[in-house]
Amino acid sequence: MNTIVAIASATGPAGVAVIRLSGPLAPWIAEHIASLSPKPRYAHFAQFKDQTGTVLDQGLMIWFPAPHSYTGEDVLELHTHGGEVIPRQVLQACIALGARLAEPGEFTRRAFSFGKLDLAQAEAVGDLISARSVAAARGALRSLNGSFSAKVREIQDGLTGIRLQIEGGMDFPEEGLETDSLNDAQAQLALVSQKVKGLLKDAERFHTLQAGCRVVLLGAPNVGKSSLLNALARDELAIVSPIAGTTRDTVRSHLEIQGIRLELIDTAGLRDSEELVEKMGIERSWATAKTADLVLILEAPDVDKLGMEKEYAAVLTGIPTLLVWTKADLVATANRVSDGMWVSAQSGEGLEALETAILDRLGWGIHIEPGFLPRERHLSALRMAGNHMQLAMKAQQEEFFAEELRLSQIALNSVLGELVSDDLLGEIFSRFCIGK
Ligand SMILES: Nc1nc2c(ncn2[C@@H]2O[C@H](COP(=O)(O)OP(=O)(O)OP(=O)(O)O)[C@@H](O)[C@H]2O)c(=O)[nH]1
Ligand SMILES: [Mg+2]
Repeated sequence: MNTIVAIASATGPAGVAVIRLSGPLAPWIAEHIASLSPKPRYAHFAQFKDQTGTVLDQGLMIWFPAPHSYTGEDVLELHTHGGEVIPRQVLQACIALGARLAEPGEFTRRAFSFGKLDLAQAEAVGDLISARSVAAARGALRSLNGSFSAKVREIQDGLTGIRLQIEGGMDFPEEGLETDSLNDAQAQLALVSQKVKGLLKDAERFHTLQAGCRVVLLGAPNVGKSSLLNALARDELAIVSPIAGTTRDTVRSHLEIQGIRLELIDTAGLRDSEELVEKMGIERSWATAKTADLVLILEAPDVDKLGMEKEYAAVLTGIPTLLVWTKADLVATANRVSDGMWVSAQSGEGLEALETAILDRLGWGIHIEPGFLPRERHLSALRMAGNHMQLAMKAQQEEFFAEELRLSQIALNSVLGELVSDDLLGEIFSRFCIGK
């Protein structure tokens, strides 16, 4: 049987369950639906009966005839009461009548095969569901609406235009002017390649939205790292004490600042120590800081180890850092040796400004508008497309130029799922939940 059934939406004990049937419907279901003559995309009140005619539940039925449905095929949605028993019974009745359970992501995969969505859009469905921050969800929704795909298509079109021109010329070599047309095509390609670079830059930035940015707190013992972690996380996660060397391990917290997901990590205070466990903790502090998107270097007015910022930053080459003065409540504004960023975990002073500064330093200003939400797969495809364009620009002969353009196009096509392998599709859709 080709019919597919799945419980689509999450159900709570008091909620509504949606059972969605899609695919070529078994003839009896098709006949039955025809006899009911439902109005397309209209909520009909319905009784759900099993094969013996026993009423299992009553609810709503919505009929989406092809092609105006999620998958592009006929879709029938049954909205039943939620809970443990009813949806299972209705589902079992559908299976007894010839349906089968959908595989994870099968509905979206069908939508992709029927051309309702390209692959980047289909992936956005999964990313929207698994979004872990408001900004990531907004980006995923834009990807689903095709904003990323449109940018990729624009590049593809540019490339296709150049290929048509150069490959057309290669078929009629007697017309000559080979070098001229190659130079001309390379000049055009330079413009397309700029677009790839721009898109890749945005993509790299937006990509961090899903994974979250890693922010590490670093500094001497007692500067108030754990206190700041607790204050920003609004939770007592790490132990705080006046004893230097309290924190021995890394303590992680996930938080969201203005819709952006951050992983904030507290570390062991840095100092020369001969104590085995503390030494291991300090090694861990450095190792963690070296994987950060941003390191907050903390200094406190009551801790004499000042001016370490340059020393730390030298070890963390290439990693953005931000100097933060803690315990602002201990020093009156007029007496502050530095007019840098001052915060107090105790009074709350400067915490909001610090949050904004963190986002700024990470490249997310006040107006966070992710245009799309790319996956790692998209980034590597764009990089590959860009690399082949670079090689094409150096080509001395039209044949090499054309070949590099072809390879570049294959990389771009893979983003949208044109001519990609079944293995890749299987891997992408298997990560979806059942019902999507
Ligand atoms: N007055 C004041 N004291 C603070 C503030 N933040 C932390 N402290 C105190 O400073 C001491 C050290 O704080 P912690 O947060 O444990 O410092 P730490 O940097 O995590 O120290 P280690 O884990 O040992 O590396 C504690 O006694 C805190 O109460 C603050 O904003 N104001
Ligand atoms: Mg600590």
